[in-house]
Amino acid sequence: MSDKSINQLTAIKLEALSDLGNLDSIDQLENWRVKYLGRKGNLTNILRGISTLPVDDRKIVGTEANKLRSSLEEEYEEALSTIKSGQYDQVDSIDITLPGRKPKIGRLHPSTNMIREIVHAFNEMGFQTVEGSEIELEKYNFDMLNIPADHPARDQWDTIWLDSDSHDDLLLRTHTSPMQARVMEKNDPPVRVIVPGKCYRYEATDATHEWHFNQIEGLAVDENITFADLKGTLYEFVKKIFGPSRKVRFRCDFFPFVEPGVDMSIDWNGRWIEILGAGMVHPKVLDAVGYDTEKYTGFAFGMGPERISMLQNEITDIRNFYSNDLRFLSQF
Ligand code: FA5
Repeated sequence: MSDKSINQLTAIKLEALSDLGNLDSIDQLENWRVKYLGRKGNLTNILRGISTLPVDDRKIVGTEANKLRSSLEEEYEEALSTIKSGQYDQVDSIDITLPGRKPKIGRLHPSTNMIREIVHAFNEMGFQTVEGSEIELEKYNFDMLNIPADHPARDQWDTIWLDSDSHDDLLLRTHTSPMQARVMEKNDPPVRVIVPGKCYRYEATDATHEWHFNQIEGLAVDENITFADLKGTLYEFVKKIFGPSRKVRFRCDFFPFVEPGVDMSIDWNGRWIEILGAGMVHPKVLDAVGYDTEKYTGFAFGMGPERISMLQNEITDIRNFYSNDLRFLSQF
């Protein structure tokens, strides 16, 4: 009786090992496991039937059947890891028969391109580039620019305030103008800087307004600087960016940190489009950084490069700049 069972076990072993040699997927291996080690498999049947064997045979068949089960379990584990590592190899391997493909090359963001072009134009006129922090103190964003706490002009720059345990006066700068005070605090006149950077405002977006956008600030302070210098510099800038025949218009405008204040528009297909705010630096701003207001005067301006890029490239919605759509971004 035990001979019959031992022969059955040998047959199971031979068949199992032969089947195993032909497997190459995890699904096939799982079927193999069910067939040879599963609850309804031949081997399990033999193990279950042991109690029906004559007492002398039980020990012999039981030992052999358990040995076979252990060895098939080992074979299973080994086959599983071989198949898995084979799959990883396939993922990692290089298919040398694939035709070559052109690698995708990155490009500068349209805002960066515009900023560089504008900054370059001012560098050529002797302005030095400086950058400031996007997180700013209330003092620099407002107070030192002659915008006290209760001044209605603060409403123009609806502010994103930051939570901080150590400061209750941190905000995301609403314009690049705080760099006027920071630059003058650190440097004696003459000063001539151009300051590109990101700004944030808590405001609804539309085709010409984003809640985060770039600005480029300009500041020149020296003896004998007049409004004519401001106009001459901005005319020259327009010539460099928009060509020599573009018409320019200045109108009165109000910013608490300049006096007088203006905005500048350019002619765009018969329409006047405002591109920047500007003016003569307010004596209170010069005073706040310790400059002698009898001796020094200056001008400042602030413009939005995205708006200028919109004009140059006929872009109809400013929100395209930050929506991360490559179909838009790769055009400029
Ligand atoms: C200012 O921010 C002043 N700091 C500019 C200034 C500097 C005046 C120095 C005088 C002296 P204003 O809010 O107008 O001003 O913004 C200046 C420019 O930033 C605008 O002409 C526009 O081009 C751009 N800008 C303003 N708000 C947005 C916005 N929400 N989205 C996109 N661009 C904007």
